[in-house]
Amino acid sequence: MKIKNHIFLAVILVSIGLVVTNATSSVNMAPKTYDNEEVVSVLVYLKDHVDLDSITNQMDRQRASLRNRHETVVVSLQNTALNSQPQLIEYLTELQNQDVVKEFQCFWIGNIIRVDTYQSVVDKIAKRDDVYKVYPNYEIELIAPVEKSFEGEPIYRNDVEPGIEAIRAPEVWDLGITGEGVLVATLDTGVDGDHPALADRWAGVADPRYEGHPEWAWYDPYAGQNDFPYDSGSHGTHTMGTVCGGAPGDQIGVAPGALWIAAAPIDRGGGISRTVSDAILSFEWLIDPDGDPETNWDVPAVCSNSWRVTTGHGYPDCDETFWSYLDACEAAGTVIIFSAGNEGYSGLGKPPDRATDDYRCFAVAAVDAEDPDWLIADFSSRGPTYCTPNGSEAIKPDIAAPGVSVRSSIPGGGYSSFSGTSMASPHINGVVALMRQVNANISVESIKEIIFQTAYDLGDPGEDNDYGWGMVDAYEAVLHTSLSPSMPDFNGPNTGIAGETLEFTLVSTDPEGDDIYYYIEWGDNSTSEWIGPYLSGEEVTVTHFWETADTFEVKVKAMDTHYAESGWSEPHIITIAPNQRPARVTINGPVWGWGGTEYEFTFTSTDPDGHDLVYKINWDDGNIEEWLGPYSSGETFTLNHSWKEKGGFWIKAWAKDTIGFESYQASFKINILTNASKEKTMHKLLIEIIDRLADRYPLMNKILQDLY
Ligand SMILES: [Ca+2]
Ligand SMILES: [Ca+2]
Ligand SMILES: [Ca+2]
Ligand SMILES: [Ca+2]
Repeated sequence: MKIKNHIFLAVILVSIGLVVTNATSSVNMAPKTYDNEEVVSVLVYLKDHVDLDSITNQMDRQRASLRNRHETVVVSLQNTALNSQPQLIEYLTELQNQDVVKEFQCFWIGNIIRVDTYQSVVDKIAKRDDVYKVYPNYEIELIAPVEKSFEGEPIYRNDVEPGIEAIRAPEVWDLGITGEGVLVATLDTGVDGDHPALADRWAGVADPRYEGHPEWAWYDPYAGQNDFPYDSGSHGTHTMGTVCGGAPGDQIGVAPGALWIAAAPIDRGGGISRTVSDAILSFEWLIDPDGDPETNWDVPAVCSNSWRVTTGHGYPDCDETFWSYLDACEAAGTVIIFSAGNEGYSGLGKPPDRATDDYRCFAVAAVDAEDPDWLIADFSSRGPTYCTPNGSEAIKPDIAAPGVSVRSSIPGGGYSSFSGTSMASPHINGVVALMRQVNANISVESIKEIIFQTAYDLGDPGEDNDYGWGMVDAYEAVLHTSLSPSMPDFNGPNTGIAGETLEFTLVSTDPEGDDIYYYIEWGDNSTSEWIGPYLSGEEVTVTHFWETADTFEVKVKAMDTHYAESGWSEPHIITIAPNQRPARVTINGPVWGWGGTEYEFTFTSTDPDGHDLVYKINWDDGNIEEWLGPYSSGETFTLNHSWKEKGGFWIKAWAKDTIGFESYQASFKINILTNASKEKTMHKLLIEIIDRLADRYPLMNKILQDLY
């Protein structure tokens, strides 16, 4: 109690010193105050956070591409951090000026700030309204192989590894699918970028888009040497070899056509010296290596993690420290895989113990591929787990892959056999790469579901706590990965008029008969968004109008229910002409008459574009006919009208086409010679005479018009 008060007072004094003078005298008090305290490193998780599941659900509804998902997730994470961290940063900066906070570091992949300070200050931070939780900045370590053999290994065996054979990867290669065009990643100890099995497929050299930016393909949070990949141990080169190692070396990798990138946060200082914040930095790199949220060519399809943390590192059961960053990566499109751990029946590592739903965290067990029964390895961490939303029991791990005596690349150009679940998860990484070559957009959840459903069941029937769903089967997984619908056929007019609604048809077929959605770019910066679902092969009619006259390129793509997208259709060129005004209305009818008598008038207009027309007539006596019709262009129609008062009346008429373009005003004058009450009885004979004269002599007409 006494100590607490003491510290509280000191913090106040320090703060006052800052506010009043910004001078140094009060700063000197700080070290004295915290003499008896150790500096601790903690991760402060702020309350404000991005609801990633809700973004994913919304994106599912919109049939969003991975590129869209990636951008939305990254921008949301960055904005949330940007908007909610400033107050805490201000507070920490003040304390840092007083030397009470030694260092702090802000992240955005989770709304997190790492703070190195005294425990009593941590306690104060934890009580802030904007803070959700404070975690220790724990240590992390790789899952050390239980067995390594460097002895007597020939340089090249020129043969396919038994584990690669067991998961049926060569049968997938025979389909022409090797992971080509897919980017894979690992977070490990690093990778020997010169190893012949891997060198030519490091994205930093293999893809010209990386020119001048090796740091987009290799991230070293420990030493900051981001120009060329290297391995501080041998573990990372070995695991990457299993993912995608290949010619001219041995056939050690599952996806030898894939390009790779890597981050090296694990075991860099020798032993367990690195901390969670290095892993966060690595995930923050991984989710957008080029730092441009609008691009996702730089974002790996998959990342395997052959490391975990255990209670031995101080982590409590079901520790959530990593969950938010892993969810962020997956919401942005990257499948995250973890090795289950090498603790056998002592349980699973963290985060592989997480079972908040059927898919997270994706944990991999190790089997012996050379054992005829594919027996589970003794060391492979077993389930169940209780890290479920309500604490009930759930089966773990999720899937099994070869992890005993796995031969793969090691730094210096050689090969060696390691055993451990570290060796199993890279096999799954490679399988995901093969699947993403078949369907580049397939969702993270669909990938996991297909891997589960196509696995070869081992052990107890069905999902079990040794093997999960069983041994991964690359061939079946690839066959069950949905093929894209065909490029849509798009048909319709090649000419049109501005504002006119035009009809088009489109159709695509899906190899598996899946329902299809369509996305149309109309060439005028407008898109249809995803429309559907429609049956495979069903002809769909769509309409569009262009507001301005120009030439436009229309493109369409199709997507099935598994997010397998077709390419864009060939551009459909359409030339839009300006809309033309209907002609001035021609009005015909008598030029004079008597009040109260109905007279017949005809109206005609033509539209140069042949549009149908509607008409507005103003009789000049307070009566207006609003938009009669539609009539065909050039069609004449008749209306009757009578006037009550005597006088000259200007009949006015307008025609309007279907697009809403109006003619100029037309007018026609009629003279009414008498009020309605006097008509008929008084002047019946006179009417008849004048009428006939006016018909016969145009001059009479003129005279009558001038009179009124
Ligand atoms: Ca990017
Ligand atoms: Ca089973
Ligand atoms: Ca399909
Ligand atoms: Ca027109």
